[in-house]
Amino acid sequence: MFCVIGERINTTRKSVREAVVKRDVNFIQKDVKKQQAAGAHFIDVNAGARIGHEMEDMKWLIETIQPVIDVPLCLDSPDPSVLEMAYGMVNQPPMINSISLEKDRFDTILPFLKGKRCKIISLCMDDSGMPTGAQDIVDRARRIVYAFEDMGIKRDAIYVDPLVQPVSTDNAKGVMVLEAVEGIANELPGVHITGGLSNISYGLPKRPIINRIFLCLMMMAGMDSAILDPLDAATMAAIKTTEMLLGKDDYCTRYLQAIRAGEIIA
Ligand code: THG
Repeated sequence: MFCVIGERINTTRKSVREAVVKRDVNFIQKDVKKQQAAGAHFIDVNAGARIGHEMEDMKWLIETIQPVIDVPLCLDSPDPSVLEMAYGMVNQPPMINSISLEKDRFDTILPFLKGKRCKIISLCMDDSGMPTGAQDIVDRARRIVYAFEDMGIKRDAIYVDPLVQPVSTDNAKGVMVLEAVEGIANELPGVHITGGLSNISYGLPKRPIINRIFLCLMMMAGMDSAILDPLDAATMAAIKTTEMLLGKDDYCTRYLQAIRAGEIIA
């Protein structure tokens, strides 16, 4: 089943940043309860926007969120020390978001991950920067998967993020990442493919429609998870509908369930 990672608890969002500054427990708890009710399988927590406060903000957010939800957290930070601290606080196996092939980040986090119960998102980013072609992305994904498998991490625990880049600056970027997802799904069967989608529409008007259509294309190509806003009902409806059309919903059971629950807006 498609894995939805709820993106809303991110201090780059103004309302969340304000709630974090005020230590507004109620605001955060209400939000994550809604994300869970809307179908999020993981709640992403990103406290990166207040420079110099990430550690304490992440700690407060986890303390605040964890008691009121049943789904696990997706710990979102580029800083291995923040991820380690956060990992020590969770009461069920989390997702670690993220590691990359950048040498510093990779070498620091790798020993920590050994033997840990968690899922790992790994960006197709290395010291040479953003990927430049579909094959480049697939090659990076392969390096990630083999490195993890070498240390005994199961392929099923690995979520590769191919890195979505805006079509407004180069209209080949959409096709590039779609072909990359296809390549990863074909050449590394069993690995999960996730990522943030909204970069695709950066710099263009009416972003939600672009993001939503792109999500369906990415699912067609083999993406089986995404970091998105689960409170966007049209997006959640698109996911259920696309899964059904791709033959991943036996007897259309989950689609029909969603219809009965009033969740599909036509
Ligand atoms: N890959 C991985 N992790 C990620 C990303 C990714 N984590 C962070 C980000 N990208 C995904 N999360 C968000 C969270 C919130 C928003 C976008 C992505 C968001 N953006 C508003 C917008 O686009 O309009 C602007 C913020 C605001 O509200 O002010 O809400 O790619 N592995």
